[in-house]
Amino acid sequence: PPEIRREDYRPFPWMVPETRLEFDLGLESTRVRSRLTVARNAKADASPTIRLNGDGLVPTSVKVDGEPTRAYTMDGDDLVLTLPGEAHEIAIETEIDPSSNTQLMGLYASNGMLCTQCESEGFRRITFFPDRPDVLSTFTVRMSGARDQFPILLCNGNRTDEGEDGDTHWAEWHDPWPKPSYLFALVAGDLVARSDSFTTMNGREVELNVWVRDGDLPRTEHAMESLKRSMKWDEEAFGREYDLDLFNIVAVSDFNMGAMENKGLNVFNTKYVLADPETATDGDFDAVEGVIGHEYFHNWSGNRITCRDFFQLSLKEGFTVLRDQLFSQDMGSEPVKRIEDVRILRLAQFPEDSGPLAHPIRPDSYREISNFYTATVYNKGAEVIRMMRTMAGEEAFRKGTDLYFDRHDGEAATCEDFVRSIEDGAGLDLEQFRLWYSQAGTPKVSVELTHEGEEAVLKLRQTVPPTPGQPDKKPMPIPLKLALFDQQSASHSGEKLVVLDTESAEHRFDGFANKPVLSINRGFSAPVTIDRAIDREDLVFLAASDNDPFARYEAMQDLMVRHLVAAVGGKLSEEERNRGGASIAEAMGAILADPDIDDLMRGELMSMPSQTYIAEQMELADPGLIHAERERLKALIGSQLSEPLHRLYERAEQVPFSLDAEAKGARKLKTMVLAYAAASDPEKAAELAAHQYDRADNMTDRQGALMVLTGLEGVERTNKLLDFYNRYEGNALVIDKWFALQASSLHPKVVEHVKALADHPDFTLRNPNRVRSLYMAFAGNPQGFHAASGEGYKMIGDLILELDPINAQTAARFVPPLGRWRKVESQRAALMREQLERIAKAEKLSRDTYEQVSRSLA
Ligand code: B3K
Ligand code: ZN
Repeated sequence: PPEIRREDYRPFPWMVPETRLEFDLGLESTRVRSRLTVARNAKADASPTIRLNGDGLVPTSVKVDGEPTRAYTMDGDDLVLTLPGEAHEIAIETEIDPSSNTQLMGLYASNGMLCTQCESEGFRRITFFPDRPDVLSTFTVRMSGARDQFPILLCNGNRTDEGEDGDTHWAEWHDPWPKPSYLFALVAGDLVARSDSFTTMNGREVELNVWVRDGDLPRTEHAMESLKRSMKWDEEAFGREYDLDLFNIVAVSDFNMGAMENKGLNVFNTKYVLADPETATDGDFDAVEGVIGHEYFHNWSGNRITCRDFFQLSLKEGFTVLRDQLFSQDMGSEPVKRIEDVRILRLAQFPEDSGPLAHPIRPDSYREISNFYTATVYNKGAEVIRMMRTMAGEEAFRKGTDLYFDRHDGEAATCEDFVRSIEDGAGLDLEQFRLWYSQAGTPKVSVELTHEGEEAVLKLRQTVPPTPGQPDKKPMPIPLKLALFDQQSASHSGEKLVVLDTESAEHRFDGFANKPVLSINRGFSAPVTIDRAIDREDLVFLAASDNDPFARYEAMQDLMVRHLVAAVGGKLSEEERNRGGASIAEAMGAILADPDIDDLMRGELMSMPSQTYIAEQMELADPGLIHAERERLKALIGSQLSEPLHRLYERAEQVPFSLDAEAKGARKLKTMVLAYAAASDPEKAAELAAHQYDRADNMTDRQGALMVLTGLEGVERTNKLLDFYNRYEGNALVIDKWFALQASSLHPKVVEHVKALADHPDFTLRNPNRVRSLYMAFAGNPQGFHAASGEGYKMIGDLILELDPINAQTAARFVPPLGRWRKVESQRAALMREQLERIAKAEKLSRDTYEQVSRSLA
């Protein structure tokens, strides 16, 4: 497959001002008739031909200006027509079979209903079209089908007409806003809606619907409330008003990702719509709110202003992730949300940035764009825009985004357009800052603080590591929020923002009789790793006393990471290991006892760094050793703090169920305590967990208890797993949890368990949620995936090969875990490589998997 390069972008020679589509819907056969009005694009080089993309389509009829023609050629899958004049009408008919569409791109069948997924290049699986985001068209759609099979017919925009014709019925929809084909959507099926309305800031009434399967209606309240909160928030925080009379959300159970922002008709994975306390955890509730917000916010950052080409993906995704993060921060706990987002970045993006698949947030080339919906484009993209906001200040940043929305409304824009709008609107100079768009790799900042006389001297030095195709890097502007603490009073004289924009720099701060304690990268002001020369005692001080919650969290993480890295590296004697662990437990003890923090935050401060994050700090990781040391520290903390932990548990147990922060915090603590107990006193933990499971009146407590039990040996494990399955049989999202809990468990026999689960009658490769619940959970479980025998790698290799012909997009997502072989000790590395090579040799590989495997081996 060819490599597509950003620098090769050329505007499309034709415009398509209007598109009319007619669908005769059927699960096995759907006929599509399209009529496109096309006109030469004066802003592009003229071309006598027009290329209409197709993917596996056969045209049954082609007409130009009403006349049947054979004057077209097929170039690969594309249909190329020669057009003599300035403007024409092209009419094409195709026939497709949604029921055989296992890729879940284009028009497909899910549970008897029909739905679409077009981003990035799915529309070309429906009809021939210039399937690129810079071709904007107004769509008018007529859909007809059997009334009993498809009682509900939905499309983008507003419904303009409907009617019946015997057993079939039809509806006509019109979307007044010009859009690229990737934002097209259609849904037909037997659905019911929770309906509501929202009055916009200018008094316009919008009808809102959340469409689901009949029995799921009771689980849609949270989604609807989240939608209304999103609409209100976008008006207040960004001045954005909704622009149609109708907003529809549809939940489907077979879906490749989380959700899709199609204009006026968002299609969602059921996982991000359905939630009630009985079946969804607190984390699920938060995720529903976040994704509903995200897709809604795309209406402006993505739909009203779309991308010129998919290299600009971060223009809409990075910005929209930032918007959904800020929204969730405002709806719940700001510091806890910030910590969660940093944790995700470190878990998913840092490894990407340090591995063979590293790419800038605005990539330079790709073979398959689906592979670039990454944590780098999304999450690092959000961090990059957040840095602009930090440097500009909230008010000036808002002026920048106002200017951006104003200047580019209705356009297909670029990242450069965004940066320039922020520059002009916020009054910032972002010349050098643009490097964040072009350079990959996580910068590392070395920090040293010395004290001379009355002066504190801060020395900063940055390095940006080489990444594939980018051996040499330039220094980037890195905004670091910092504060200097006086030990005695535990206070500082004000937070400062220092922008490190050279390789190294020195800053002097006056008026310190004693050496202050440095708190740096507060709030995680820059997505970098900090390598600080700081005493252990100072970290303990910051963990206990920093008034920036993120910095406290970071100090705790640092304490643990340092200890674990030294222990894994064999640098600590038995006694040093125990002493180090004991002092970490002591610092955590202070956190347990601190009356000034809420329990949600306490839970964050008590979390241990993930195995992945610890591995990232090492040249070559030995997953087995890291796991062992991490469990050992957990056990040590659990036993040393056993009494206060159990007191905490008893207090939390008294808090009755509700969705407020206090009750959520209590639930978080309970499962946290169980996890520490499981490492230090497994018998007691099993007893407590079984008790928690039995008396749970919500999924958070029940899942937390089962998670702990699943990692332990004993009858309660078997009993509760069985009970859970029987209790929720038939509820796909909860059965997904049942698979995921077992695949991510700490149980030493996890490999065997996962093998058996793959043969469970409820397991299927056809449903992405089910595949992810078993295998993504497993690939993220070092115990199983990194089993020294290599069995874990082989299981993922087998999965990729079997899934690739069924669902290439999902299959390719399993390659990156194997691609990290360079960072793993040599024996396992060889076994990981072996699987990649085996996949590379397969006779027929999708573009998706081929690209990921070849980059991983390069
Ligand atoms: N824009 C979609 C993602 C589409 C992925 C296509 N492979 C969802 C989102 O980011 O909101
Ligand atoms: Zn998005």
